[in-house]
Amino acid sequence: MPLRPSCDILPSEITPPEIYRERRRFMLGMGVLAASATLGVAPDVQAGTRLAGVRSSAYTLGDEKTPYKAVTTYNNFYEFGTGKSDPADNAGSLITRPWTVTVEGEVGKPGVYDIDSLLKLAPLEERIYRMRCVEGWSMVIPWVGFPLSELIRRAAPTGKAKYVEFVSLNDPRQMPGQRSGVLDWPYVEGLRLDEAMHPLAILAVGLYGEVLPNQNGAPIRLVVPWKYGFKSAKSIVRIRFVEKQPLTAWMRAAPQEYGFYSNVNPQVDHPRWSQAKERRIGEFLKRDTLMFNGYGAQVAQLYRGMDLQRLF
Ligand SMILES: Nc1nc2c(c(=O)[nH]1)N[C@H]1C(S)=C(S)[C@@H](COP(=O)(O)O)O[C@H]1N2
Ligand SMILES: [Mo]
Repeated sequence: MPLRPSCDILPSEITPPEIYRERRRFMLGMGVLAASATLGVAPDVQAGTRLAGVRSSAYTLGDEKTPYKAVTTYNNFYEFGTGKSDPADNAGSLITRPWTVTVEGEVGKPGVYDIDSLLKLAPLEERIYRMRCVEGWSMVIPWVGFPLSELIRRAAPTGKAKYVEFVSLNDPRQMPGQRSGVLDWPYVEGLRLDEAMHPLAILAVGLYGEVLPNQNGAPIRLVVPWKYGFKSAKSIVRIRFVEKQPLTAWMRAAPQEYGFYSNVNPQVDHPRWSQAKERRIGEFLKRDTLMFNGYGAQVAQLYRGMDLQRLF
């Protein structure tokens, strides 16, 4: 049962994580892993665990994949520090079980999803996507996930739902970077409802066939490949359907530099640097950045008639 009413709380949600983990270690020692599943205790799913039954998908590109090592050690995840190696160094303190994602707002079926039910919400697919950071670097990452539209359909948005807001975890005890004021926490992102429904937009739970490493946004993160990387919010705890355009963390921090749409666009420079080219991590020469990050054939119709200079 992927969807539960908000009022019905799982035992895993009310057990403090330390006790929950301790109890698990104890049970593993007793060799009762199989029995624990019937008691409603989540399986111990950690980074590096192979994800079963992942389908390859039609959206996979021919581009050479960025090596696993670079994908998992060169990251932006300011909740763990602003240096590229900070997330890999510090994200071990993030506790990803138990974990719930609250779906709320302008929907007919709000609910609290346990992460292990989200893993079974829809068939998991591999999607090899180009990712372009606004800073001027790019990677090709084999994500494992499912279309965001699958969750949206189940939530049954009302006629008032025009945008979807994504909220990352806010817990300075687990996220040392939140003890600094580099951004207003929690990290918030948003999409227009039709963008969120686009088949390329996915919720990722893994990469390279394995459970998502913490530094890449475990246990569940957004991936929107035609937009700059910062739209792809990590470690999501709340998905809210709203009538008005959400104020994202980056718009709040620097509205003249980061707009709501943030579509990859080589013709619209960041006020402090050009967006015309990019360095693919692992390559020497820069590449030309492509409109919509190369996904124009799939997504351009979402923006027909819009002034993309103004609505950047
Ligand atoms: N919660 C949260 N999500 C985030 C960020 C962040 O700092 N916090 N950084 C963003 C940026 S700038 C990029 S480029 C991508 C990087 O994702 P990756 O490290 O998995 O490649 O995550 C995005 N999602
Ligand atoms: Mo980024």
